[in-house]
Amino acid sequence: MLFFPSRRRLSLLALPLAFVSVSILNAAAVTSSATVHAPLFGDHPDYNILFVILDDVGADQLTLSNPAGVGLASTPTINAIAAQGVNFSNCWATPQCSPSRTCFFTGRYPSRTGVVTALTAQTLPQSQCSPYETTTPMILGADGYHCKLVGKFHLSQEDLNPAGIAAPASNGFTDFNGTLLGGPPFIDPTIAGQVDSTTVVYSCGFPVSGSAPAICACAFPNGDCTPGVNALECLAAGGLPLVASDGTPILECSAEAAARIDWTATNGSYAWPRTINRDGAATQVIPVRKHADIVQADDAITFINEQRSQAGAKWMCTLSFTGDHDPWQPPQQSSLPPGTVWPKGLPMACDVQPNVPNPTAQQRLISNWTIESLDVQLRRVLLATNLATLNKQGALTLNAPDTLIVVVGDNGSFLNTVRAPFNPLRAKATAYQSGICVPLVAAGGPTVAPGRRCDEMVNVVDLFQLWGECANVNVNTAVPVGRKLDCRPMLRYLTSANAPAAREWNFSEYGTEYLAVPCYPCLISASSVATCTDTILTSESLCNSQGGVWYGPTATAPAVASTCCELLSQQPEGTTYNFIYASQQALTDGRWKLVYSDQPTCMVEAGVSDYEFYDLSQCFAAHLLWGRGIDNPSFNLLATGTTMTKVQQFNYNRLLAKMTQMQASLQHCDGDITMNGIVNGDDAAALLNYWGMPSVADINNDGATDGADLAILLDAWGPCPG
Ligand SMILES: [Ca+2]
Ligand SMILES: [Ca+2]
Ligand SMILES: [Ca+2]
Repeated sequence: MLFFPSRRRLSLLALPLAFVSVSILNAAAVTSSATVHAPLFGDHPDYNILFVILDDVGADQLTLSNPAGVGLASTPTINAIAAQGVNFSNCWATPQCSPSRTCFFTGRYPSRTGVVTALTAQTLPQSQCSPYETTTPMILGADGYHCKLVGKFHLSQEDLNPAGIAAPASNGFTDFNGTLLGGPPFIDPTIAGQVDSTTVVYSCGFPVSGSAPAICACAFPNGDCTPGVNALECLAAGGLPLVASDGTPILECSAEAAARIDWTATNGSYAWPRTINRDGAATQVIPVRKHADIVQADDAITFINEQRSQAGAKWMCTLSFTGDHDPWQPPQQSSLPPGTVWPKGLPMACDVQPNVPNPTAQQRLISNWTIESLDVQLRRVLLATNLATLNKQGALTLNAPDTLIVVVGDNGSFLNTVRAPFNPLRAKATAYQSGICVPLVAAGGPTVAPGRRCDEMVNVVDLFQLWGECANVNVNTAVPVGRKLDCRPMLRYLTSANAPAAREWNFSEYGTEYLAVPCYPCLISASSVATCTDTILTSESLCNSQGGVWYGPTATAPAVASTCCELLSQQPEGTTYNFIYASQQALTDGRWKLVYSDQPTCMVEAGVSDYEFYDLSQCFAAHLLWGRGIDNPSFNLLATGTTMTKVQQFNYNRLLAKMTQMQASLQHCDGDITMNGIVNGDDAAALLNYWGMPSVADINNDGATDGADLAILLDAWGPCPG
């Protein structure tokens, strides 16, 4: 039997400063099952949805979710939404961006979608959101909604994806205006190639002088120039400050100096690549020279106002801000609360670049500023769309009876930015409380009894069901027969102040993605403890961007070690590491929590258990966090030397049984490309459609879809096990 590719791969290389246009391919995206209407809660109208995603804002960052937190960002807009809505105090996300985002729009846990960790340029399609997933915009779109996603996508990406820059459309996001990157691009310490970075490193992407931006002439791409401008305000205005190669600010305009600028260089939130999927085409502009958070708010305002001006239009706007993901770079003054000033005596420095001796103070300050800037932008969106007004006292008053407003964090905060009593060493990229507890507030639409706190367990997958509930669509029948969903109802917590619990268990996980290249150890030192990962930071630049030291191969040297265990074995006796595990799973019934960690070989050899067990009601700072404390190591009931009581043992056995059941249910079914529980001709057809390419049908993850994959598929023919 011979098989021929039915479609050639499009070449979708992004050209600097170029405007690339391609037509959206991918038949799979439009073959989702027909939507079946089944009103769930009687005759409520279809609600519009404004869904706001705060990147890397863990529960520790906001007073709403960390009431005892000290030095937190001021967020009057988010607080006003909570005061007029519901503050969910018990929401679990996944530990990382991409899996959580895929949960929001598929209602399925990471092991089912395959999106188990944050996508990087090396992530193969099997670890990106599949075009065969039935996503929210597909379901709501079939129900007459116009859905738009603004800002960060990160469910799938351009790299190694047959859809290229049309990746959002391939997942049903046919109206997308944002970025395919996982956050702002790296900060450019060379100021667009002007500065020799071996002489001076401007870690904020603009020249600084002590505690303030330097004053420079400000050049613009059209040849204009203004002398004597604050360098940060110059960036904010779309220009670039002029500097000599030794870093000395140039005060007067100079065509000769401006000629040294590389206008294609990206630079954090101030110069970034924008991708658009719209009207069946995908386009890309590199770079956009306006702060990403402001652009994203502008785009949301335009879309919402267009929709609100049309009688009867139903819409969902996902406003996925890129701010507060690293790298942290000061927002412009106009996007900060009035009177915000950088403290005198603290050098203005950014991110985790090697020239910043102790970046924690700066990172925390800029992270706070970024959250405050997002709050300012969200306020602007609400006021400009008339979803809120200011009352006589100047307080933000929601005016959204037809629109549900939801604000969520996608995972725990990153390392140095984590606020007490949460634990920076068990935060983002771990399944401990600091890594998966996120803020969640909702208001408007059907919400009754405003100003409430809801302590019921919710999970980010439940948002998928909530979107369906808003549209009177039963998501369980809107997905193909055989597709497993993990979401539970959520609308009940808005329409009633004492709704019964929809969840008996909550669950979170991350795993190891399939990569086009081998991954190597990256060692990050913080708070005097070194954390090693050999699965998630897939390149030297990514490792360095997180303040880490890379032990993989470089341009000039071979790899020092291929795994964290191997690296540890080369260290002096007594050295210990924290490991970011290859995978982790967490399960709770609301009080007891079981954590499974895929221990590296050297830890298994040292007799370290795969499991930890906690009584959250007795964990660190439980009294400050509504009775669910932080699962620090000293509270592990399975730790050596601890004897459990009968009650603890009983609950451990109960959670272990449930975890075993979960793990069995999450087993991947090789060959089931269409994810409906059976391997048959549809899957074979899907595979042939991708012949020769990296794809979701590349079952053996070698970067090509070919006969080897087909052989696996044919072997697996029939119903999936379990
Ligand atoms: Ca994130
Ligand atoms: Ca199938
Ligand atoms: Ca293959």
